[in-house]
Amino acid sequence: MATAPAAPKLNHIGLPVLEYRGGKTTLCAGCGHNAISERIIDAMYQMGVEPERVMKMSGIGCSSKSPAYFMSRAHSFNSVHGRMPSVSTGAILANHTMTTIGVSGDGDTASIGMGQFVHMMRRNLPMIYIIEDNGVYGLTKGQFSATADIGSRLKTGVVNDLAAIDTCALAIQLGATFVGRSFSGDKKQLLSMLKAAIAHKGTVMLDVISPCVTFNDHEGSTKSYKFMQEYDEPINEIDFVASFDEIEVDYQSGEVFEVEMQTLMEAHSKNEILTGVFYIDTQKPTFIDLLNIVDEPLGQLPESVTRPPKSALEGLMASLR
Ligand SMILES: Cc1ncc(C[n+]2csc(CCOP(=O)(O)OP(=O)(O)O)c2C)c(N)n1
Ligand code: SF4
Ligand SMILES: [Mg+2]
Repeated sequence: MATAPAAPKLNHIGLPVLEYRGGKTTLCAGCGHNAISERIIDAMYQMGVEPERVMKMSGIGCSSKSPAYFMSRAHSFNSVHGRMPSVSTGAILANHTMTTIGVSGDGDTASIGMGQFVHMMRRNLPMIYIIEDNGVYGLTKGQFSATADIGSRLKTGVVNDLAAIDTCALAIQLGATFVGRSFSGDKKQLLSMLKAAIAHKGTVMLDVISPCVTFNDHEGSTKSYKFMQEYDEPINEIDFVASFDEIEVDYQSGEVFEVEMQTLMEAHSKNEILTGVFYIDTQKPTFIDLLNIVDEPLGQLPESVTRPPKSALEGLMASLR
C-alpha cells in the first residue's frame, strides 16, 4: 500500500513555505537575484510573517522584477526607475503597520536613484532595502553601474576607470540603522541577515553581491561568482534566533560588530569584499516616531478623523487675522 505523502511543515502561524512563493522567475538561469528571492521566501516563512501584511516595493531592472517571484499573497508596487524610495516613503507613511521590503539594483539605487536613496537612508523609515548588486545594468545589456569596482573589465574589454560608490558606507554615514553586505551565494549568512532585518525597527540596508551570469561573470569582473568565492571576507559569523524559536544553533548567535568606515575603505584597496553586519542601532527613533503618527494606518482613518470640522478651520482663519 502506498504511503501518504508527508504533510508540509508549517511555520508558527500555520503556513507552509508554499504560501510564501511567487511566480515562476523569468530571469536568466543562475542569476544571483533568483537565489536572493529564495532566501527572502525562507526568511519570511521562518519568521512567520503574514504574507498579506507585507508590502513589496521595487524600481526598474532585472532585480526590480524579483518581487514578482516571491510572496504572491503580499501587496506589490513595481515603481519607476530610481523612484522606489519616494513611492515606499508614501506607502509606509500611509500604513506603517506593514512589513515593507524593497528590492532595487545597483543601477536603480546608485545611479538614477541616488538622490532618492540618500534621503530614504537619513529618515530611518521602517523598511528593508535590498540592493541586488551585480555592478552592471543587467536589464539594458550590461553597462557598468556606479558600484562597479575600478579596474573591473566588461566582456567587451572596456575597463572601468571610476571609483565605486560604497552604498554601505554611505548608508551608515546617512543614518540607516542596520547596514550589511552579503553574497547571493552564501545561503546561511544571507538568510540570517534577512531574518534579523525582518525583526529590526528602522531602515535596513543590505547590499547583496548578486552575480549577473549573462554580462558580468567572466574573468576580470569583481562581481563574479569566482571573484566572490576567492575574496569574500565575512567579518562575523552571525545567526538570528527569533524569540519564538527554540535556541538550537550550531555556533554562537547574535554577534554584531561595528566596523569603522576606514575598514570598509581599506578592504576596497586590498581587493577584499567584506560581508556581514557592519552597523546596527536599535535605539534611534524612526521617521514614524519623529512624526508622532497615530498607531492606526493613516490610509484607514475615517473621514470624521482626517477632516477637521468647519469650526476648526474658522478658528484657524481667525488666528491669522
Ligand atoms: C527613467 C528611465 N531611465 C532609464 C531606463 C532604462 N533602464 C532600465 S533598467 C536600467 C538599469 C538597471 O540596472 P540595475 O538597477 O543595476 O538592475 P539589474 O538589471 O542589473 O538587476 C536602466 C538604465 C528606464 N527604464 N527608465
Ligand atoms: S541579464 Fe543578468 S541580471 Fe538580468 S536576469 Fe540575466 S543574469 Fe540576471
Ligand atoms: Mg545591476
